[in-house]
Amino acid sequence: MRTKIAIIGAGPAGLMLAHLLQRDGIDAVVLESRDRAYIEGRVRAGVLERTTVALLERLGIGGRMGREGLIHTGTKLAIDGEIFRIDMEALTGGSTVTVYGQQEVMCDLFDDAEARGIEIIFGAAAVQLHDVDGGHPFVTWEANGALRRLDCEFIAGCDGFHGVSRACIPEAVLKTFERVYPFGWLGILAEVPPADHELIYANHARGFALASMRSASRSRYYIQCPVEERLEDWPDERFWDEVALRLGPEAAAHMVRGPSFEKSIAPLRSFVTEPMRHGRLFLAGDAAHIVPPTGAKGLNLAVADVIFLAEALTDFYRSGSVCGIDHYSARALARVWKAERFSWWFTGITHRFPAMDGFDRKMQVAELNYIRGSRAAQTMLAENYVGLPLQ
Ligand code: RFL
Ligand code: PHB
Repeated sequence: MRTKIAIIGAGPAGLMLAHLLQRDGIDAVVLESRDRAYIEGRVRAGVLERTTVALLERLGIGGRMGREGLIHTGTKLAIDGEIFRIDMEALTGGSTVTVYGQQEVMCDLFDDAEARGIEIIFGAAAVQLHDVDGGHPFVTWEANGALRRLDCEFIAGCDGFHGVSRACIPEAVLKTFERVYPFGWLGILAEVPPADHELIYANHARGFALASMRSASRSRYYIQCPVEERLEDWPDERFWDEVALRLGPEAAAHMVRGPSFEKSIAPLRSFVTEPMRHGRLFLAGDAAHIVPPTGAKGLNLAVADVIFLAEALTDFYRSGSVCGIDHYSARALARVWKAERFSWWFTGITHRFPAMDGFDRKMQVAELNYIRGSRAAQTMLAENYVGLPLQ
């Protein structure tokens, strides 16, 4: 088999890239180790920045998102139960975010890929990348006991944090920067109306909590917990009691309890690899960087990467210019680091760290109170939350 771009991974980064290249007439094949049902079943991100929304619309895939997505003009913060609002729309000159789950985004991307004949090979086992810094890169994998081969001109490593692409960049070249947080997020999904029509990020002495949603009848709640916590120690009643305490009485009064149909713990990590290109291999999305979910940047960063990468590849195939390709890593990383900073900062002012003493907590509360009273501080938060412009 032969193609121009071999895309490893059919998550948001890989599939969005496949759609972008297809629109520009550039041949690509997506290799995915799992199946469609598995990818659509993963409960992950919930908030889409304006650039992600605009891309889905530009690709003509925004129909269902436009009908079912919830547009949020503001977000709320709580300090020990006292809630205040950040008016993102007013502070950013009209920008909003859209609440539409990653599962729905993936479903729309897969449906449209099928309709447009985008080639996705599911169940590709033992994927290996070859000759990434030579002139003739190719990818091999196993399917039904046979070894398969795809020759290509470039490889896009969109295979997430645990994929194989990043490891193909020699250790002498690759720099990694990492912060592993001493806690995770315990999250549930329940078929109950949300406590509020907007999200509430809560800093409480007992730890962080977040009230989010997927629709007017489906809620998503998170609480910070130790990473080694066991799910069986968190029956629904215990979860609801804890999240109610942390969100405070005002939010708890409107919280509707109900049986959860999904419950999981996600560890929190900040992670960046540099560079995001080596020879004919490009990294995009979680393969290159991870943010803690505070601020909902992970999926949106993956989308920004592939917008940059598609622009660079399209430029190369149209004009022969390698300028975009050569600049891809620096351009993507400039935006990545800003989102890393925001996610790290937002995590830092809202979570309880094990080593925190009374002074540290007072600093957090003072910072949140400063945000409450300062238009300048609120503007910083709002412009990062709705997503920085693509530059
Ligand atoms: P993905 O979504 O991980 O997709 C990578 C794809 O590559 C496949 N793959 C391989 N395919 C072939 N060969 C291999 N060797 C392969 N290895 C892996 C995988 O099966 C998968 O289909 O990365 P991508 O596309 O970069 O997208 C990134 C986003 O998915 C991610 O940033 C967000 O979901 C992060 N994230 C969240 N982001 C938010 O903005 N808000 C959230 O609330 C939020 N919650 C989460 C999250 C990520 C989580 N992870 C990674 C466990 C909650 C969790 C639990
Ligand atoms: C979610 O709804 O899953 C969600 C929302 C906001 C975040 C993280 C996760 O910052």
